[in-house]
Amino acid sequence: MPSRKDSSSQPPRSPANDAARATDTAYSRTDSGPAHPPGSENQPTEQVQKAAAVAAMAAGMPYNPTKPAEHGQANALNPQPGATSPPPEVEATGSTLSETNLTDKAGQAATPGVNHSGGPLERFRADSAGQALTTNQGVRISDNQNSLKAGLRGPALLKDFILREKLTHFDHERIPERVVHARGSGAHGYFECYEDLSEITCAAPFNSAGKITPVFVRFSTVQGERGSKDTARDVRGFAVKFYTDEGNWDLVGNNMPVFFIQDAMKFPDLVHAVKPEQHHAMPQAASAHDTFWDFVSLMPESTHMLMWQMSDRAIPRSYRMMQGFGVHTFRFVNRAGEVTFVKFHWNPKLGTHSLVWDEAVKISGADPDYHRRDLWEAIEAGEYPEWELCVQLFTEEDAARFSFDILDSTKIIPEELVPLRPIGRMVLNRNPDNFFAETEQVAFCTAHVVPGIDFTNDPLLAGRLHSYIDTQLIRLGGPNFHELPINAPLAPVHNNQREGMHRQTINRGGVAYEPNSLAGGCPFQAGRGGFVSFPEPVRGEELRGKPELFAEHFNQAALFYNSQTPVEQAHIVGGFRFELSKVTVGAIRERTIAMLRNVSEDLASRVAQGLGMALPPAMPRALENPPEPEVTTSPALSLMARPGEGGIATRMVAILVADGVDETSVWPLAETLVAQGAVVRLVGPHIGGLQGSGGSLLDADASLENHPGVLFDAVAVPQGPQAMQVLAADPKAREFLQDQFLHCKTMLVSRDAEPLLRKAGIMAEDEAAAGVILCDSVDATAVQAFIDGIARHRHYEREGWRTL
Ligand code: HDE
Repeated sequence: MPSRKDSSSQPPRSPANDAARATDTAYSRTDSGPAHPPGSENQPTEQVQKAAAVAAMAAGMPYNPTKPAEHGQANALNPQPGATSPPPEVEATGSTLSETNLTDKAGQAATPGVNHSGGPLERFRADSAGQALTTNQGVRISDNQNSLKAGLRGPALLKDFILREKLTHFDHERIPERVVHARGSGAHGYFECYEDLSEITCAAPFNSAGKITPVFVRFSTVQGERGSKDTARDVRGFAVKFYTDEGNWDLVGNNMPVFFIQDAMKFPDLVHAVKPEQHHAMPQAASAHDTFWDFVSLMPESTHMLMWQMSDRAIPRSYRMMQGFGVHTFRFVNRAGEVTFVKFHWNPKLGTHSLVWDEAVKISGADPDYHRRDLWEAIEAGEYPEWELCVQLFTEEDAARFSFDILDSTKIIPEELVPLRPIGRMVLNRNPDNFFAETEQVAFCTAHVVPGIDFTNDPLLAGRLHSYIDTQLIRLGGPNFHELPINAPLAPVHNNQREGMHRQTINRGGVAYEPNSLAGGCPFQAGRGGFVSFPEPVRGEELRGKPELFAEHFNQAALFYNSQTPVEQAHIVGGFRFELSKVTVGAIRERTIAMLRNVSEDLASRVAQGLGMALPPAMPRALENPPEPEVTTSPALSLMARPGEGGIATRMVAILVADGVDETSVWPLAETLVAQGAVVRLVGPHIGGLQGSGGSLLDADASLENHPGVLFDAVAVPQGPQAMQVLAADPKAREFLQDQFLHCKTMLVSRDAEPLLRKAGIMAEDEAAAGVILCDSVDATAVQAFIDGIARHRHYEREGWRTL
């Protein structure tokens, strides 16, 4: 093993000539050994050499040359790089001369200028193939079945450090869950830029066409706890961490473009109101309760967001089929410091699709992990979800003309005013190795921005800039959460922050301050090469209040409602009706409907009717003379506006089978569906072997019990009279078809299955049967009609028709 002593046989280095004077001083100052080791007067020791190098480096900075640049407006707008004084020898900035003594553990000395604690994740991945169990200290464990006892029937012994370590670690496995967005699922992927946007922003991901930036994305629900169901009616988080080459940028958005409140001051109130009620901790993962509606009906600014939340946007079919929005107005800044306002939109390639409420409720029982499973399995199957990133770009002058304030997060900018410009795409192509290490420990923060992206004065955003870091401190246990592998940027980290819980970086050298001359001035401030805040002129009195325009609460709620298709409007009515029916205090229901009267008489009266209530007078408006909105409908606000390019790819299709099924009506159907990317399951009365009428064995991979109809996008009931009799006698098969019918899904049904259909009370041959394909044989024409039907997602024409 090489050691420093071994290298002393090499010829001694001579101190730098220009540092000779400093060397003299250093000779008498070194405290790492005798200044003049006996017999070595003409051969300076390494300590002495190091001292000389330090002195030379310090002398290279006779005063702080950047001090004058700390003052004045011009310098503030044009920050200067920090001064440096390069060390004459690498040892000058080291912690210890012994850093070259290698061991297998200590490894090499730090490479000058490199922080190895960041970078790609592979250094942190562990796999135990072929390995024996060990303790956390790496000691091999002989027996993982029994605690250490004094005799086989004797007491367990305190000195069993293996048992105690195992239990202690287990006892501490949980960390506090996120106060909101606790339930989530994540994936790795990349962002690809379409074109060089440097004229608009110098943000790293956008500075050349084809540039790839790695990302980690976490989708979430807001209200429920970590183990709550996926299909709750709720906002979905859509948080993207870009690991750019200039540092991490987190775009922490939602699947809805607006928010409930306008000022961060109200966020704890909102969250306390929507979370399970204080006294009995109910309901879980639901906003349908008194305190939520009490709060929002006293906060009419939430009306617009309530429209989105009561719409089908709040029950997406899949994370892969929902939009994402940055919500606030941000700034793009180019190298010349010129700014453009920007709103961010993620549009899914598969289109925007949602569940229907009854289906969402039933799925939450059948598969509470519905969205998590869907995301995971799509990625495992190589069906990588993809979104296009679009921006709305506009100037300060544009903003001044709008009938709403762009700092108000309860407002969108209609696409008719500012069109969407696609600037890149994001593909999620890798599942995490470890849920906890990655998805649970990932720490997003709106304040994580890179040069080229800046904030606006949105008062909601201001609170977020504080809150996210603050929450990570408690959740991840201290100020070093940025060192957790999933959070560490790819861009190297160099600063003088030190210590704190769970510190992992081993910083070399004795210096942790700036300015310094004892580390050659490093790390130094980057000047204009670093993040320079947009110099927004600020003027005004210190006060608590809102701009007048923030008082307009209903124009865009009406815009949203009026832009929906009749089916979507009916679902919004249904959303309000259900939620308010769970509110126990009549006055709150009344207050909410009074508020809705300012949005739409149609909406308010239908909700009131659904609750058996008379229409109350409209709620007085905060702004008596609201400004005229620029547009009163915006087709882009309908889910139907984005059917997507998906076809039937990744759609779950059930083929119902039982003993006696005609396999010739199963295999060609299954093959055609699979060839088009659908996920096909043979669903039988039980899993495993079933006998086809032609004598072959079918292997059912799901059962009516473990995969009820709500989990599928479509169902096919093939031929085989005997099998159909078996199914007709099975209440679960009937329920399967009823749910498929009620939820307007595409159904391919052979004539053989008519008895089953009748037993299920489904009218297949009248106008209620849109999307029900009844066929004599499951031939190519029938299969094509089935595929076309599935690609339409649902047949809402059927909605409202009940089974007999
Ligand atoms: Fe959050 N929010 N939020 N939020 N938020 C959190 O940070 C907060 C808001 C959003 O997958 C917390 O790490 C305040 C708007 C997402 O890890 C916390 C305000 C939008 C996620 C927090 C808001 C969001 C969070 C909880 C009002 C859409 C999950 C755990 C001033 C643009 C990120 C955490 C993930 C999480 C605070 C409002 C989106 C407490 C104070 C508006 C997607 O810091």
